[in-house]
Amino acid sequence: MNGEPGQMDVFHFEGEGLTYKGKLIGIKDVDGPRGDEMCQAAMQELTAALKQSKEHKARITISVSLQGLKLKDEKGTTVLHEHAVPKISYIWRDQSDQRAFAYVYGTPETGHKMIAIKIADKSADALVGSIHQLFQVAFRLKQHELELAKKG
Ligand code: I3P
Repeated sequence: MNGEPGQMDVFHFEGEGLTYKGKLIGIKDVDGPRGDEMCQAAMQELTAALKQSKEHKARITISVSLQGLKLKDEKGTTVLHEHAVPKISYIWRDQSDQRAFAYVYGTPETGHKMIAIKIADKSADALVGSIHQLFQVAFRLKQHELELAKKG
């Protein structure tokens, strides 16, 4: 690709990007930007709290685009949460639930939070794969930008 961003990949993430249906398990403050154990503990607390509350999880639409991750209401009309790629520090797969995953976002200044999601499909694989692909595309675009800036 000679350092050019892959057009095909970029195209997938333009506009609203790729969208998935799921439910919001919850959001929780965490101590740092990454870590399996940290995420597992946070997930356990969130699911325990959910169980105790007996509330239904809110249905959401998740979009993966060049703007980052957006969590919208079920119909996809209202943005509830939005996190740009550079703010996302970790993606965690829940080994005990194929459909669940979480990501950590924030900065050292503002602190970090974990957001846990349960996907409507049988597995969160497709969504997690898309997020990883988005990170690669975003990285390549950044490199491309830097190269152009260097050339003047
Ligand atoms: C529901 C069942 C669903 C679950 C739903 C529960 O309980 O466990 O699998 O949806 O969660 O209410 P029940 O069988 O007693 O009706 P998920 O699999 O998507 O978590 P919800 O109420 O938060 O939607």
